[in-house]
Amino acid sequence: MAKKRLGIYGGTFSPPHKGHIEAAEAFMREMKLDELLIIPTFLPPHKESGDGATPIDRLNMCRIAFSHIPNTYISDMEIKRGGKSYTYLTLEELSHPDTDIFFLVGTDMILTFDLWKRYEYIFSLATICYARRESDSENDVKIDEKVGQYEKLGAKIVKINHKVHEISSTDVRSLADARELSIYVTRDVCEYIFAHSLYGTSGGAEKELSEKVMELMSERRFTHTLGVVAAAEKIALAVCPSLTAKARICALLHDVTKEMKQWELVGRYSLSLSDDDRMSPETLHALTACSYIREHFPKFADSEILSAIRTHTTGSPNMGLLNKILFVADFIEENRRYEASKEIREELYLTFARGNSQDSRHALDLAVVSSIDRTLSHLKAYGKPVHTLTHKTRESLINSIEKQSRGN
Ligand code: DGI
Ligand code: FE
Ligand code: FE
Repeated sequence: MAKKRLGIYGGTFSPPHKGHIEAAEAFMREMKLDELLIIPTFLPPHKESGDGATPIDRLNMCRIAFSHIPNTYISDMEIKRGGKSYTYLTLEELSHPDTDIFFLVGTDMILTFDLWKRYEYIFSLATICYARRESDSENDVKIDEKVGQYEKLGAKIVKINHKVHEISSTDVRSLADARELSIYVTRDVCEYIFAHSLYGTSGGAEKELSEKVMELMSERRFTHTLGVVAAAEKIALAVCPSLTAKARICALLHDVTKEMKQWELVGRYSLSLSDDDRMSPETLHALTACSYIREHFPKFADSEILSAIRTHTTGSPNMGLLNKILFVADFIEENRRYEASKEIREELYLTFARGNSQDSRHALDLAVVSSIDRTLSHLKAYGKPVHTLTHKTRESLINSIEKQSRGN
């Protein structure tokens, strides 16, 4: 059987920018990799705090930036290991008789590779891959010389067909303006940077929205809302990183009308309600929120966001990922006081920690069912009617979970 071709791409990734993404794509394509592992390096604490991004932020930004490249995974092995991120240790840990390892190094690094700790051992563990810079012909001669030297020592070195873009993370960090920043990093990463006020950024569309939402509700409801934002982000990063920014916005807005007079809103927006809706007034705020958002926050009234908010209380058969993310985040956010919330949260986060997105999605489906089960027993205890959608959501999920387990 052919050996698995595993690519390793390490770096600080503070932040991961478009140059990194292009390099990763070229690496994958040119070396015909079966799998690519992106490994953010550990940084000593004084360096981390200097630029405002924590190791978790760097991991999260990588999850978001590289999530569109198939078979690409983000590893926290160097951050977890701590200390100096020695490449030979990382490669040694990943080496396996059934795997060929390809290691991507920066153009400049190839010139100084013989200063790396145990570099000859590295040569025995991996094929070294590098790409040329866009405009750097004078370096070419030096690089060729170095490559020749390394090859004499038994190194396997491959130049990949890709022109490296000149983008420096240091320069990117100095841009606090969203429009400028989005030239160098993808929109999703840009949104993460603003949402977490990294690299001296402040304000941004989400912060503005958050201040308005705060005005519309009690402190207690807003605390819950922020809890849902954090949980929704965490879930999105595990199941579908490109949904992270949308998940945060859904969470911020999901209960905007919860403390308003529902029947008044139903009238004002001329909502047509089902009998179930009428029998379950606690579920109305999910419907009125959608109309309220269209009226007051049209910029955020995107159909996926509205759909997730509409289904956040009762659920709906065939919910999309964003719907499930909000549904479960609402249930498990850290300010919830009931025991079931904690249990479901812990179980889910345990699966996320294993880092497999398919398992994480499966765990999310199970979490939706468990949340519904808890709601059902709560409603029963209080003698309240169950909305038909709640029953249907449960049924549809159980069916799809069964189908999946039969498929595997
Ligand atoms: O708005 P939150 O409190 O954050 O949470 P939520 O939107 O899930 O709303 C919870 C309330 O909705 C709680 O009082 C139970 C109620 N609820 C949820 N599903 C149903 C329901 N009420 C009825 N009658 N039927 C349901 O299916
Ligand atoms: Fe709600
Ligand atoms: Fe809520």
